[in-house]
Amino acid sequence: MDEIPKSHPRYHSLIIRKNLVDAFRQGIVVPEGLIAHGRGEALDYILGEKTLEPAYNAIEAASALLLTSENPVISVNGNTAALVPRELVELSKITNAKLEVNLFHRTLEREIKIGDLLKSYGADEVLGIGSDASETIPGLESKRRFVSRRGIYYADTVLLALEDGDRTEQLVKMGKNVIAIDLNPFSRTARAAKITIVDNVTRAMPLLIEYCKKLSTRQPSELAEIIRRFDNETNLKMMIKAIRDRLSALSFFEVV
Ligand code: PTJ
Repeated sequence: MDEIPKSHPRYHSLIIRKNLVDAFRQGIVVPEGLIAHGRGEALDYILGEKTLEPAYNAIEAASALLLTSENPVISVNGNTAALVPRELVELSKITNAKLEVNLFHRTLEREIKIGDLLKSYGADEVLGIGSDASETIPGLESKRRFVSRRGIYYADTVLLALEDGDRTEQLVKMGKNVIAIDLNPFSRTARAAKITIVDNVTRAMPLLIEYCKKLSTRQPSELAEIIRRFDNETNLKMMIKAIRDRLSALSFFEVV
């Protein structure tokens, strides 16, 4: 493939596309993952491809929740493995969270490839591969229902990204705290989660690492207060307002 010139105004975005296509050719990302990325790109374009204020608030609350959880788990699918493998492993180490592969388009071959990829970035253990995913999330029909007993099944908090809404809703019904990273503030995942970070996973993950490092010296009571102050519905409304304001500012016409 032709090299992407560094001077290209959309260099960063083109590199991300290239990484995803390479991961698709390696069998880590599914074709549907490329379509999902296109939808994400369109939403990110509207955000101005930057982290907006409400997302920073959600990242702070998510970091406090990860640091105070007893059994946090980071759920990994094909797209997140391709986009942020290093960050997934680093965040899991900082927060003592387990890493678990959980795929919508599930095959053993992909599970193994994603597990090996995470291990190549330093993960000690990756759950949810093959017979390890022996437990079932009740009320879910997709193959995402198969989870690890020591991982998502037992977790008090699950961090997930680029997710369809079904599993988030069921995880919430199981009493788990769900932290979602999703560029779509209108999605079922965004609305069902306890904390939704409306941002690109490529920006949100490094910020989560930064905030977890920063907050790790705080007292548990201070972290509990940060979590208590956060309200997902209010935050999503602020996000939608920020998007509306941006569209109004960009529009040639008066938006009513
Ligand atoms: O690897 P698998 O088999 O588990 O499959 C993964 C995909 C992504 C195919 C599967 O989870 C899927 O179909 O997801 P959806 O239902 O298309 O939802 C993806 C959501 O993530 C959409 O709301 C997108 O807008 C959003 N999204 C896409 N790219 C990004 C993103 N959110 C954050 N960062 C992104 N880079």
